[in-house]
Amino acid sequence: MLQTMHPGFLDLPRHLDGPGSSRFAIMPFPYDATCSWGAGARFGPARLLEASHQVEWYDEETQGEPCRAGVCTLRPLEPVASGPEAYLSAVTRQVRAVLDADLVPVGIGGEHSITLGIVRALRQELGETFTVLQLDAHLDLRDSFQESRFSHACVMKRVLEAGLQVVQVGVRSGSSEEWDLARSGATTVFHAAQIVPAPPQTWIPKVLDSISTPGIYITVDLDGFDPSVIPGTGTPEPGGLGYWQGLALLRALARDHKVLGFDIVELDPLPGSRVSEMAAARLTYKLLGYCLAGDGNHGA
Ligand SMILES: [Mn+2]
Repeated sequence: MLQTMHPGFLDLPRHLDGPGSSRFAIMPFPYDATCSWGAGARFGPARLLEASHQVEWYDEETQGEPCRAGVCTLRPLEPVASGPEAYLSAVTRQVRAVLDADLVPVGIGGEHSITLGIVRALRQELGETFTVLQLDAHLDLRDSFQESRFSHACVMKRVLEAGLQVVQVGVRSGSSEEWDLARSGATTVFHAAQIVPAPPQTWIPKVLDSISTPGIYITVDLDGFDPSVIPGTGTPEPGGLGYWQGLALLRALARDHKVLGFDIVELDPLPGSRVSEMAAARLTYKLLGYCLAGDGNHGA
């Protein structure tokens, strides 16, 4: 039984945000227990939802109102005191319920470790038939960090161990051990220094070519974008993707691949500014629209 909240994403009226008539389920994860530096991502989901009330329903690019497909918002999954593993298990259980209800899971964070909980649910349902596409400044391939294997700095290592292909875009920070693992071929990396200065048509096709499965899961760590676009993240790094570059990538991904779910994580709202949560809300809605626009290419 899915517990939804109202008002939720976009402040939709009840006929568009009921779980029985929705295509997407927004899942707020107000969690930042393992955050290494800026801990504030627990406030991200509420601020994103609040900002989403200012987002226009009409999308110029796809020339429609994607929200008419139905978007329900689940009640926030509150942190548990017994530790990261217990929380990730709760995330997995919730995503299983969302998949059972035939909804596309959309996680909003919250720290990046929640991605593992979502991916595990998809892995249980679908096996290793999909690829995880990560937009991020960081490799997140540490084996453990600050004595936890479930830190946000380890999330992609755990995803790899689940047997899934990982493609990492916009990366510009990692330890030597993380880079050794990435360069060994464990993941495919598109370094920010190579792609950010280049026209999208030169590198986006290469990202698409690197994905060998029809289905993908997209995890958007907002620090993959440049801090001038989204300054409010837990671990900002200079030199990230521009807004239009990021959208071009996401649009192409959803056009060529079936998006099984996605998350927007590491929003850490800044006091006195609404820029980051507005950008995060916009991105969430953009990606919903791209998923719907892609339906014609690979079935709903
Ligand atoms: Mn990151």
